Amino acid sequence: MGSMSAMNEVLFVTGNSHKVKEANRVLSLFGITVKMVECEKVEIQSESLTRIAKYAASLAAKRLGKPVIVEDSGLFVKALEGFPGPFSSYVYKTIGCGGVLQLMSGITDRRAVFKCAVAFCSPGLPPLAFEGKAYGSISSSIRGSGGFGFDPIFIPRSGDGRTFAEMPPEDKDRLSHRGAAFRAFGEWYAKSGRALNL
Ligand code: ITT
Repeated sequence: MGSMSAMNEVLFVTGNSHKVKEANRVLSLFGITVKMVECEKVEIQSESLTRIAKYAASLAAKRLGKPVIVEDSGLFVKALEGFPGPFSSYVYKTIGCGGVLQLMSGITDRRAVFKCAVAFCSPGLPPLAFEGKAYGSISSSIRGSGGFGFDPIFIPRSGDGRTFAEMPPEDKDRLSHRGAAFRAFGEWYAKSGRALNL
């Protein structure tokens, strides 16, 4: 059986250090930490973040021979039929926040949702997924310098009008898709998942 610390540390396969930081802030409440590993993350083409994350987690668990987490997330804009959705990473790197604002110019329905799927997989077992959503709207300008990605243009509905990038990190965690998904994972892992990470 592994040591207590190994049981409470889970490998997180990602190239995005912001995700790791946010996950660790949320998981600290459950006495869990994640450790960033850069293993190849195989992303199948799918409209479902959950399917993408589960598939990538299965492959990474097999490849590393250890339990892993993979997370897939994205911003879905209603007036753009859900774009950029599963392509959020690429769209952020190419046209960025400014490009999305430009696509939205003249559009009054600004509704959008951030989604996050956290997949956990132990080698030889089927992957499990935990999901989180944050409903909100696209701002009319870029605001704030916190967070990452599309944070400067996303105003969560349950907040006070600030964008994610204008909030202290704890406020984003409380309202965000990633906060919700990692809290769901943390609850499960603390209760029954730990036994799989020996
Ligand atoms: P890995 O695949 O290596 O984990 P990635 O950044 O490429 O890192 P995704 O494929 O899941 O991750 O892309 C998600 C993109 O959606 C991310 O790059 C951001 O542009 C955007 N995004 C997701 N969550 C966000 C958040 O909390 N705040 C701002 N933008 C976010």
